[in-house]
Amino acid sequence: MEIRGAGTIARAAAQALKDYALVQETTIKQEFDSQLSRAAEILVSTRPTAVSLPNAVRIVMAYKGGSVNEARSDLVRQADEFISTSKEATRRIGLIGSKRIRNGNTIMTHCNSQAALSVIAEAHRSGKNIKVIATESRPRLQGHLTIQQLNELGIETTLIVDSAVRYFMKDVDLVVVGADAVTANGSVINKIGTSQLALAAHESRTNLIVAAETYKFSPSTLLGEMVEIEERDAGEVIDPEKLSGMKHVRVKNPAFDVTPSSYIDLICTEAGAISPEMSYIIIRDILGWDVRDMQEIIENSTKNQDE
Ligand code: RUB
Repeated sequence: MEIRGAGTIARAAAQALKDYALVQETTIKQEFDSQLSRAAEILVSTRPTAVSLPNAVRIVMAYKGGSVNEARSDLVRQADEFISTSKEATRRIGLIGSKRIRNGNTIMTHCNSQAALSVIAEAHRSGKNIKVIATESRPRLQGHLTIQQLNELGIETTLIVDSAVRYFMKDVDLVVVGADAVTANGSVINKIGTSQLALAAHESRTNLIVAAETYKFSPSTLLGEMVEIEERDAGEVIDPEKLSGMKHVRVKNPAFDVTPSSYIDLICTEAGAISPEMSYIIIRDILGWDVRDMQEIIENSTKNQDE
C-alpha cells in the first residue's frame, strides 16, 4: 500500500523489473530469464485486483535477445517505453474526458485516481468553472490525497463521508471515477463503494464516466474469468484489540467492487471514449488479445498440468 492506484502500481512494476534486470550479474541467459520470471511472479502476486499490474509485467517481460546483454537492454527499453506511454495515456485521458465536463458542473469522485483527476484537472485548466465533491474512501482514506491534489490545483472541493453519496447526488452533474480493471463486457472494478456511487447516479439519472488506460482492460475476462477482489486486513477497519474482545464479530474488508456496465455511460481511454460494450474491441485491437489466443493458452496450461 506504499504504492497505490492501478496506474502507479503498473509503472512501479515496470521500473522494478528494469532495476532488477540492471543488477543481474549472470552471463547465462537461462539464469537471467528465470530470475526475471521469478521477480515478475512476485510482483504480480502483490495486488490481485489491479489488472494493470499483470498487463505491465507481460509487456516488459516480452523482451527479446539471444544474450543477457541484448535481453537486458531490450527489457530496459520496454520498461521505459511502458512508463512513458502510461504517463502520456493519463494526460490524453484528461484531454478526452474533460470534453464531457461543462462550465459550472459539479463532479463527484471516489478514492484517488490519477486518471479521474487528470480529467477533472484538464477541465479546470481549460478554464471551466467546476466544483468537486470527493468521498473520504474508507477505510484507507485515499480521499484525503484527492482533496489535497484538488486543493493544490485551486479547485473548490467538498469532502464527504462515503455514506453521504446518495444525499449529495442531487447536486452532482457528473460522476468521474478511475478503474483497477475493466472486464470484456464493460464492467468496472474500482475502489469499494464505486458501485454504490454508480447506483445512486443511475437512480438520479446522473452520468458516470470511468477514466481508464487501455492496460486496465482484462484479457482473461474474455473467457469469463472473474477479477479477484482483494480482501484487506481487518485492522484497517477496527482496532484489533477492540475486536478481540468481541468473539461473535468478524470483519470483512473487500478493497474493490464491481460496477455493472449498465451503470456506466462512458469509458475514457487514451485511445478514445468508448461505450462499455466496446471493451472487447480494446482488448482485441489495442491489447492484441483474441478469444482464440486465450483458448490456446488455457489448452496449453491444461496440457502441462496433465503431463
Ligand atoms: C485505488 C483505486 C483507484 C484506481 C485507479 O485503490 O481504486 O481508483 O486504482 O487509479 P488503492 P489510477 O488506493 O487501494 O490502490 O487512475 O490512479 O490508476
